[in-house]
Amino acid sequence: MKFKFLHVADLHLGFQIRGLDRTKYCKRAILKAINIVRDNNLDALIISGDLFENDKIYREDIEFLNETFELIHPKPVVISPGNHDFLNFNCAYDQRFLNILRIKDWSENVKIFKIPEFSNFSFGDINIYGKPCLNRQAKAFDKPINIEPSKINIAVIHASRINFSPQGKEIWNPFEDKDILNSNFDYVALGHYHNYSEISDGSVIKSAYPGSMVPVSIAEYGKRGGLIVEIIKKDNKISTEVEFVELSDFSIKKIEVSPSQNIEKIKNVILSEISDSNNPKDSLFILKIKGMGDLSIMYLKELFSEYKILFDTSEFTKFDMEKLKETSPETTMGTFINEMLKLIENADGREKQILEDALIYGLDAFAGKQITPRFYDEN
Ligand SMILES: [Mn+2]
Repeated sequence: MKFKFLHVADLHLGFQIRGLDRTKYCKRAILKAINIVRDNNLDALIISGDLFENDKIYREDIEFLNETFELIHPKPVVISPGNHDFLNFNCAYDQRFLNILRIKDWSENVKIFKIPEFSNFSFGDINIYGKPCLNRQAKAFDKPINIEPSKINIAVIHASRINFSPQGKEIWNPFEDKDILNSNFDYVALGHYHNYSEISDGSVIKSAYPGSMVPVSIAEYGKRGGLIVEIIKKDNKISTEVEFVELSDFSIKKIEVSPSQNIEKIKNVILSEISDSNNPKDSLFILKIKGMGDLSIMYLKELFSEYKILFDTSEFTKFDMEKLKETSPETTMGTFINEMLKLIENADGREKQILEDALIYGLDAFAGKQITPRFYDEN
């Protein structure tokens, strides 16, 4: 008995990264997933939640997904709703909602878990169990489930592996590793955490998070995709193989520069990172400027305007306050610095930022330099 499928999660279709529209990359990733199912003759596509992003559900996206999922008919596409494609009236899985939008209902091969407790779809020797993610507190495996041990039994849930939760991540349907290891499921297809992790009993992988299909935040570096999972059950013994497949054409790369470096050197660092990238036009570069110096972000923005670059200035200091305090107040410049420092000391937030900028503009003016306006990204 064998079941081989593609397990994906956390596409968050509709979500933008700092105004950057990911839709085309999400659609490409879905198409790749479908092609992988077809080319490798897999048995199913399994989606462990967060396919959509909250209210960012659009007619053309639903239609695209539906037409794409239909391409592998009669092979099933099994969806377990998460906390961002939350199962309620205003969701893409609700037939009434689709009727209002005048969108046809999901193709016959798309199977969505809509019952609050575990229910299952059966395909011959395979049982796929799941339940929508509806509750933050309720434990994912709160009740024992009667399964047929003679079949291959899979569970599909969007849930939090407690003790492994990334900082700041909302807890939904929590579970502990032992809940999965003690369950009778042969594999639990998880979604929610955006990085790969697996739960193994020491010899067999019992469960995994594939990670986000396409990066969802600027912290999601590296390859993004899904898992080809092959489960073979023979004489009641299970063997499982899990293989990662890249699905995202879009990637995030981090570049770190020091503002004290010569501008030519900084330009070269950025250029070499861009040329190292296979598809620089499909990359988002995070340029982290770390340290102290007088670097014009505006200049770099213009220079590399054809690429997507986000400037991380959270650890960028423009000048050494302590050194400035030592300036003699007997010169005009010294008086200016001292007066500005007093104002800066008594200000906060946006006002402080403006005053610090004014100090820099003033110093540039004293030095006869061209004044470049400071630029801020909302980090
Ligand atoms: Mn989630």
